[in-house]
Amino acid sequence: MNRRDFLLSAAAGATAATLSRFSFAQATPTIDARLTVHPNQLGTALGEDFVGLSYETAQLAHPEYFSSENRELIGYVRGLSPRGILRIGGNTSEYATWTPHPTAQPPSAIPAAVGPDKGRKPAPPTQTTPQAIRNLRDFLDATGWRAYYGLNLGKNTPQLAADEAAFVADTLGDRLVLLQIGNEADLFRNNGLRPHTYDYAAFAKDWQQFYDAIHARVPAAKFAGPDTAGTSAFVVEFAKQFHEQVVLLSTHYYAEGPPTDPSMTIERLLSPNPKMENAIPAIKEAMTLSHLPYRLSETNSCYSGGKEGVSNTFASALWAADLMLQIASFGASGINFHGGGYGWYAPIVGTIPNGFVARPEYYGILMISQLVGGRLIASDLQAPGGSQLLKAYAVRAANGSLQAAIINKDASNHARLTIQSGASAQRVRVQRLLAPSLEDTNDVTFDAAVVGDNGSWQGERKETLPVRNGTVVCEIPAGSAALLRWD
Ligand code: BDP
Repeated sequence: MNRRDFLLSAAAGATAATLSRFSFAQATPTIDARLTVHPNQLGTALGEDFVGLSYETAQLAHPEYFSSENRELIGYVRGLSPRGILRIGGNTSEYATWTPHPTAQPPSAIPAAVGPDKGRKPAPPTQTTPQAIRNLRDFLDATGWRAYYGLNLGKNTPQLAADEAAFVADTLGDRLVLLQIGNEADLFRNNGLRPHTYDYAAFAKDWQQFYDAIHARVPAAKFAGPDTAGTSAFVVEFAKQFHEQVVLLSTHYYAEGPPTDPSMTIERLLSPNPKMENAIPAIKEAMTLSHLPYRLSETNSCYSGGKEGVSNTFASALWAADLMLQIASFGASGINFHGGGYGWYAPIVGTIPNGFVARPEYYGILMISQLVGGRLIASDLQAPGGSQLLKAYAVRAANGSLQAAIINKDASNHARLTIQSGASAQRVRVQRLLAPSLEDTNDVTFDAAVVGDNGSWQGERKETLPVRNGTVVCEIPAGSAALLRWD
């Protein structure tokens, strides 16, 4: 049976409400794996604001985009999480000017929707007006989310940054979590914003100057940083130097890029990524020596705006789901997926006149969002040949019940997972993240339901598996994921 037939037969079995909807044909290549959960070994808490999105500052140049008028976008954002973090920043933050007294703008200066900046040339200058910030406050109130607000460091003065920060802090009130100063300053030496000699010491001098001016105007404001592109020495140095001025460490991560790289494929996106693995020690070191939490404040699958056929496919949903729990496993407190406009990797795309839709990646985030409020617990996964494409994470929910996320990133092997949990529950609820193929861009479902208008999603909640002698066997088709809850 090929994958498509398998999924069709699986769907046909969906009426058997109390049975697993999957049973593998003998001929299907299937990996037998075992997961042992250690419920008493607690790991990172998945705090209520774990889930986040990130948008370009240039989007504020269209003051209605983040406003109470944009009901559709509000629905999609709230649908992802009741209390996430909206991070405003990106490359365009260095070209956005605080404009307290705007004059009328030509319509061409007001972009309908701003996608991820491709970073190939300086972004067009934009204006950030008081109206945009007031509307942002309404948007945050309507979504239940809070903001991280990025200030221009590249082309700005400390004084103007302080003026903007004062207005933002005053207007957003408790919807503002913190400010950041500069986006990816570790790249300033290459992108024309500073001379080629610009290094950590030069950045630290800039940062201190801006911080001093802002802190003098808004003493209560909180800060994060360094918000760098890479997890270079910058984050460790920054943690050492500024641990008393910031409440959080932040860096960015793009799994792949640029999109013109022919080796940037679905297969590679789903394979273990040395870039992330190499970043973890520096992040952990920075956290340890500063005693500060860390957040992946901007991420996605492929820099320079993403890659069509990879970033906008179902594969990105599996990638995103795995990344969220991978970074939580080493202690990260949250994650912001960059997007906006019609960017290839954007989880939500659209404009006010055309409406909005959820891309496949949205579904991966939605799945992991169901775990928010819980706490990771230790588990051991044994897969034959040490397969690195099958991933499993266990979580203790706030009400004490056990949950698990299983992600099978293998395009050709199904997985049969035997889970030994020690939980006393008699059955396990299963919610599956599925699409006809990893390349699919349109037919993703989570728990047999699509994300509909205004971000509405209502899982079917039909599939359960029996627990026998504390053990449950769950089959995860190739290129799919499942969320399990013992109840
Ligand atoms: C990041 C930038 C963001 C870009 C993104 C990209 O902060 O503004 O949109 O890369 O290149 O480095 O897609």
